[in-house]
Amino acid sequence: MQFILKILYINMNTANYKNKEKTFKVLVLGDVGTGKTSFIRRYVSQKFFINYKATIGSDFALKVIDWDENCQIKLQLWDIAGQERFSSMTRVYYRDAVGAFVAFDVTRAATFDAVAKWKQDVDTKLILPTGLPIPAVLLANKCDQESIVRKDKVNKLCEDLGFLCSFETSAKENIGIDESIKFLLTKILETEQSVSSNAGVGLPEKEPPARNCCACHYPKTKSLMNDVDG
Ligand SMILES: Nc1nc2c(ncn2[C@@H]2O[C@H](COP(=O)(O)OP(=O)(O)OP(=O)(O)O)[C@@H](O)[C@H]2O)c(=O)[nH]1
Ligand SMILES: [Mg+2]
Repeated sequence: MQFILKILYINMNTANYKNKEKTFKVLVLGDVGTGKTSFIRRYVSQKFFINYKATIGSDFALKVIDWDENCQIKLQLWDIAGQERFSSMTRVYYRDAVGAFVAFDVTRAATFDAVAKWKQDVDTKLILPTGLPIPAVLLANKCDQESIVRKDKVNKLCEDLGFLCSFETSAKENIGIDESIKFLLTKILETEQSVSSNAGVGLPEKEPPARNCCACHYPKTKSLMNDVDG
């Protein structure tokens, strides 16, 4: 009897744990050379390469995160090429994504100007059952270098385009990477909860962008991020 009870207990525990396994597809978008591949590579394998090699079409990396004692997240990071010639493919790449990063390079104003195009592209092609856009975060990448884009302009764009937040990041110096990903995952989990609990009725209309949230809200949490092969 005790033996049967023990098996039942183990099965229940396993089932419980499996219920909390989640797979999230997250897009990483932005113009050519803004550092999308470097951002993903830094996060998944803690590596950085100074040489540039353009992404062709799209690429993909996986990281398994022990989010808390009940929940494991399989995070698929989709690295979408910035080159214009691949833009006709984005609808296919975007399918089933639940969150997005849009990156610009703080040393090149043209990449900042292109953010609106990327955000609008994803907003028109992906809509939640609530009718709202998927959670998105703006990345001011290469912050190890001098920025030519003023912070107030970044904040205004963030608000105007409906980003949840912006983060200053450096794939080179490993700044803001874990923090921005943890922030977006938190928002994806919240969104998922509201959508499934009441078809989105509880979802905030439009979350006000958290100002000055770059990195400082989220202390480094490397222990949360258990590396697997990407
Ligand atoms: N200084 C500095 N250089 C960076 C950073 N991130 C990326 N780079 C460099 O910027 C160049 C472009 O980086 P990628 O990650 O390949 O850019 P991408 O956005 O994937 O480019 P596409 O694949 O063409 O869309 C490379 O030479 C990187 O080494 C950063 O945070 N700081
Ligand atoms: Mg790339």
